[in-house]
Amino acid sequence: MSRTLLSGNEAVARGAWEAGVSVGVGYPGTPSTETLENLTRMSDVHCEWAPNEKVALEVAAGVSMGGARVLVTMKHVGMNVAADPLFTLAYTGVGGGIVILIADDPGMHSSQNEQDSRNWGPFAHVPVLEPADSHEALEFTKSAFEISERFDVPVIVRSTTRISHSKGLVEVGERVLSEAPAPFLSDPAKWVMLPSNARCRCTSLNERIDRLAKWNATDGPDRVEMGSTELGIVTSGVCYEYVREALPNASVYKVVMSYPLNERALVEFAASVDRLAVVEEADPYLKTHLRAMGIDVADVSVPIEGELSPAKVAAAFGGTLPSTRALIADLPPRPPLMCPGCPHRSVFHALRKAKAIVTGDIGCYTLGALPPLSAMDSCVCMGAGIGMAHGMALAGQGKAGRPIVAVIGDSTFAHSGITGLAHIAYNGGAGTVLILDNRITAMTGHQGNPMMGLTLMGEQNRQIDIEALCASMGIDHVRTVDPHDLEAVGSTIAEEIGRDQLSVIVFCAPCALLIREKEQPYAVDEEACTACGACIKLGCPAISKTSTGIAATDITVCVGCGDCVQVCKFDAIVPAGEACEIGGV
Ligand SMILES: Cc1ncc(C[n+]2csc(CCOP(=O)(O)OP(=O)(O)O)c2C)c(N)n1
Repeated sequence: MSRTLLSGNEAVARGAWEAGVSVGVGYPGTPSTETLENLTRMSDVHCEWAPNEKVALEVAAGVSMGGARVLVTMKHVGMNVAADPLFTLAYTGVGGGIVILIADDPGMHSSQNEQDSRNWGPFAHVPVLEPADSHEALEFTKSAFEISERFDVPVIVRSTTRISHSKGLVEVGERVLSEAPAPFLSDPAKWVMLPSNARCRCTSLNERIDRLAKWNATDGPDRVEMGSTELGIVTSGVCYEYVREALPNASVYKVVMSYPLNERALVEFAASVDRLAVVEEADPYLKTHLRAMGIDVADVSVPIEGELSPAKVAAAFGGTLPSTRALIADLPPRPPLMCPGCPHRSVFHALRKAKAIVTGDIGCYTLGALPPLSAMDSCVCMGAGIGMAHGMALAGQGKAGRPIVAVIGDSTFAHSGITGLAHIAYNGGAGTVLILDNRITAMTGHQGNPMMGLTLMGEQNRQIDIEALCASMGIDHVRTVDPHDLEAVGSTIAEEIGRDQLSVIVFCAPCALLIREKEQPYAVDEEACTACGACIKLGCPAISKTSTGIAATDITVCVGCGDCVQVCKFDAIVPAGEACEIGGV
C-alpha cells in the first residue's frame, strides 16, 4: 500500500485496475473523459473509445458475457444514449462485473443540461454508489465490481464534476490477478431476452435487488456520524464534504448506496434527531425517497439549481462561510472562443452571410453561436441538428428565403449524426448538411474517433470515408472543401443551399491545435487598414480593434491560418515581418 494524490477520475481508473478489470470502454464527455485515458496507461487492460455510449455499453455487455470485468465511462447525458441496453442488462445480469462510471455536471460547467444520474437506480433497478472524494472513488469502484458479480447486476458509480476533477489523497493497492475466463457456455434463459425469458429475469431482478437491499442494511457502505441531535442531515457524494464544512456540529447520515436505499437505517437516523434535513445537488432524490418512506424532512431552502458549495449550504441553514465567488471575481473573464486558426470559423462566417437557419450540434463548433459569428439557431443534444433541420423543413420553414442548414462535427456525426442523415435520405428530405471534419474529437481534449481511425490504444485503424458513406445513402451531392479557402467555402455553401435536393459538404482541415508548427503570423499594415471591421467579424482572438478603430493582430496568438487575409479587401493584413518593415505592429 502506498499513498498518492489522484483525481476522482484517476481514482476510478485505479480502482477498476486493482479490481482486475480487463476492458475499459466509453465515449468522451466532460467530466468523465480522463478516466479511460488513465486506465489505458495501466498494464494488462485493453481500452476503447466507442462511437457513442450505447455501443460502449453493448461492448461491455459482451465482455461481461465472456466472463471478464469491464469498466464503462460516460458523462451524464451519455446514459440517455446508453439507456436501452442498460435496462435490459439489469434483467440479464452479468458474467464478469460491469461497472458504469457516470459523471454528472451540476452547474453545467460543460454540459447542455443538468441531470441527476441517481435516478437511473430506481428507474433501471441498478445499484448506484456515490463516492464523496478520490479515496472513495477508488474504494467504491472496487466494491462495485464485487457487488456487480455477487448480485448479478451492472453497478453505477455516480461522480460529479467536483469529485472527478479534484485531487485527493488515495491509498493505492495491488491488482487482483483474475484467471482467464472459462470458455463461454450458452445460457439463453439468462442472455436471450425473449419475452418468456425476460419475464423470469424480471422476477429474478426484483429478487436480486431485494437481496442487495438486505445486504445494504447489514453490511452496506452507508455511514452515520453522530454529533448534536438537534439537527440531522442526510446527504451523499460531494455534498457530504460541504455539510461537514458548513455544519460541523450536525449529525450526518452519509448515503453511499443511493439505490437501493438502506431504509431501516435512515428511519432510525431520522428518529434519533430533532430535525432532519437533506443536502443534495440537482434533483430532490433523497428528499423525495425519504418523504415517501414517511420521514419528516424539514423544508430548507438549499438551492435546487447549479452546484452547491460550503457557503451555499451554510447560508441555507442561516450561517455564513466565505464564498469562493470573491476569489473568482478577481480573475479576468475568459469567455469560450474558437481558437486562432480554428477551421470551423470560416464556415460560420459564411453561414452568417448566407442568412441560413442553422440547426447546430455539440462540439467546439457550437461556439459559432456566439458573437460576432452568431450563426447557430439551435443546439440540443449530440446528433440533433440533422433531424432538426429536416423537422424545420417539414414545418414549412426554409421556403421564405432563409435556407436550412445542419452543422455537425466529425465525432458527433459518428456518434449519432449518421442515423439522422439516413432519416433525411430515406424520407426524401432536402436541405444541406455540413460536416465539420477537423480530424479529431476536439472539444473533450482530442480523442480519436471512427472518422479518423486513431484508437485509444494508439493504433491507426480504418477511417470512415464520409463521401462514400453519404453516396451509399443515395445522396447525390457530396463535396469536400478546405475550410481555409474562404472563397470555396462561400461559393460551395451558396451553390448547395440553392439546390432543392439533399446535399452534404464536408469541410475538412485539422483542428488548429493538432498543428504543431505555427505558420508565419500576420500583422496589420496600419497605412492600408481602413477600419472597415471585416476581419473583426471573424471573431479570431488574435485580432482586435485599436482605439482608433483600425485592426491589430497579436502575433504571439496568431497561427498564420490566413483566414483574415482573405476577408480583407484592402490587403492590409500582411506577414508579420513585412508589417514591421513598413512600420506596422
Ligand atoms: C451524449 C453525449 N456524449 C458526450 C458529450 C460530450 N461531447 C460534446 S461534443 C463532443 C464531441 C465533439 O467532437 P466533434 O463533433 O468532432 O466536434 P469538435 O469539438 O471536434 O469540433 C462530445 C464528446 C455530450 N455532450 N453528449
